[in-house]
Amino acid sequence: MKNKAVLCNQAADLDSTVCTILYAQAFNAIPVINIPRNELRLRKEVSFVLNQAGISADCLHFVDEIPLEQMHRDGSLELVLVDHNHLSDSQCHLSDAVTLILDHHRDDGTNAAEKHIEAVGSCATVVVSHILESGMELDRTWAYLAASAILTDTACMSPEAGLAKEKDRIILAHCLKILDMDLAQAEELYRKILSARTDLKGYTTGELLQKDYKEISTSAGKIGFSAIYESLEKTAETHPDFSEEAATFMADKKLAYLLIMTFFNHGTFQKELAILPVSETAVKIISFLNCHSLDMSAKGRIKGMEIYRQGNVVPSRKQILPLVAEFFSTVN
Ligand SMILES: [Mn+2]
Repeated sequence: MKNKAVLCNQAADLDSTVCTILYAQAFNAIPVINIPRNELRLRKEVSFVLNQAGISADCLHFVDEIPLEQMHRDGSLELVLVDHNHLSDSQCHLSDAVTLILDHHRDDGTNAAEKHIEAVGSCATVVVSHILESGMELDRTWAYLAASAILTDTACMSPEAGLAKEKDRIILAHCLKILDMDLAQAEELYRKILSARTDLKGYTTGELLQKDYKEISTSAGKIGFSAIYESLEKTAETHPDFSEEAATFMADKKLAYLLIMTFFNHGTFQKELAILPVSETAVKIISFLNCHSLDMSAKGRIKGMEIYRQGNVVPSRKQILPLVAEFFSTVN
């Protein structure tokens, strides 16, 4: 008897969480949110959307609660990956249990019997397409979850952010029709999700850095990537201990480098990048990114961190993370 589980990526952002719930409910799988349960409170936008959709966190399983490894050893695990296509180092021993991948990141070549990887703005677009192609229709709850994720990951379909693809548009329109929601109402929903996401009140610096965190292993050591939805200047104002705590965060995770990316809207969409520690390598990473049209320019120092403005605001972490991995594979 196989147990089918669906696993999201380790950032467990809104898109990832929504994809996990949609797939689990549509195809009768165990939804596994890839963070410990106590980290859900760091994702206020996820809690907001789940509340609005009437889904209790009690119905979800978190990675610290499901014995995936044990199930795999028993030969009973069938694993579906949503919103990522490559298991992290700590989970890669589960690779041969993967049967299906639904994703929108660059294909890292994990084997699976079935793969649907499309370069769209939101993975929810891919999951909803898969549900519709399987002959099912969305109910209002699913439509609400999917619309929330698509609006969020495409910055409300903003042409300026350049994240939305035609398929996102089609699937979002389908969801809004089911919800009987017009564009103004969709924008209102987006604003509410955004204000939940950018509400940094009550977070310690360590929690801010952990909130939407990914890491990779390179020959130069572990590289961490944190995303913050506010400028570093504003964040440093509300978190005077930012630099010291970031150093502690790096030490706890044994990181060689930490890249902090920010994404915020102060009238216009802006992005920044800081690489800790300040080093020659950090400068080389910036040059390398500039060879790939990121258009990074020094913006000044805040609390000893060198901040770069990302002139080309289109590339997201999805594109930048593989570039940084490529940088370290070429220098060593
Ligand atoms: Mn995603």
